[in-house]
Amino acid sequence: MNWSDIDTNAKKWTREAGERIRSSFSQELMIHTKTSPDDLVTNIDRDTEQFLIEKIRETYPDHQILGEEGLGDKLDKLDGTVWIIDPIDGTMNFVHQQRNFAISVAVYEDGIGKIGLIYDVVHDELYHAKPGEGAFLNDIRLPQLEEVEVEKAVIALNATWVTENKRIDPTILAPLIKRVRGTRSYGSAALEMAYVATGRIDAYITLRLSPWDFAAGLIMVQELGGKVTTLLGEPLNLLEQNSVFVSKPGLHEEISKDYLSKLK
Ligand code: 2AM
Ligand code: CA
Ligand code: CA
Ligand code: CA
Repeated sequence: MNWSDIDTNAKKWTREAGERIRSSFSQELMIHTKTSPDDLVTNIDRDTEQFLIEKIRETYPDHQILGEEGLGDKLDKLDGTVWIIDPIDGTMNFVHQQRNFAISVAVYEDGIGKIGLIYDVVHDELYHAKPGEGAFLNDIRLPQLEEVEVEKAVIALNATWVTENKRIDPTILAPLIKRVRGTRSYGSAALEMAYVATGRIDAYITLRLSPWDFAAGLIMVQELGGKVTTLLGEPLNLLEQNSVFVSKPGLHEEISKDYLSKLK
């Protein structure tokens, strides 16, 4: 397997897909809802997934593809080379803001992360990780993550998780929110993971993500010494939905011990 070629192609196709999305801003969007009124998809989500799948299939016919919009393969195992794609992560932002969304592309071999790409299309910022070789923002190497105290941490999470909801007791996260320096909510899981990787935020907590939301970010944050687990501290399952807790080292253990352990 020539991983250097796969890496070069993955970056090239992701940037090309981003260029297509940027040029779509002048066209009228077709917006549909999926599972709920706030779960959006557009023609550009599907076009972008289709574009990436065609490129991959042309060059690597024996690779498997798992994509959010379902135009790839139906996978029940991660054997062989598997591309995990979210054509637009942050579709609501794409529709409402034309910013704060990203393309997420990851390549795994037999369940092991090999390439993680997150492309912030509007800022033309390509985050890129290769296990053992480092993580980069537009080819500038990112430093390893350092420990930070809870009191100095800025954490990303959605306000939903401190209102009444069916996934978590809101009183578990409320005291954490009071104690940290600040909270943010960007609405793109891939970007939130890229922001942990770059140190713009210190942690990200969310209750339900699919593999395409976190597959690339997982590789990137781990390569920099950060931790990516479920809220209960378990490894993420790349074939199922998971709760996700992404954090700098040290902070992960502290938040787990003082707050998330109450979920058990
Ligand atoms: P998406 O835009 O690709 O759907 C929003 O807070 C973040 O959660 C985005 O990364 C979004 O990805 C993701 N997400 C996962 N499941 C979702 C759902 N059912 N509805 C809306 N966003 C979802
Ligand atoms: Ca979606
Ligand atoms: Ca997503
Ligand atoms: Ca998406």
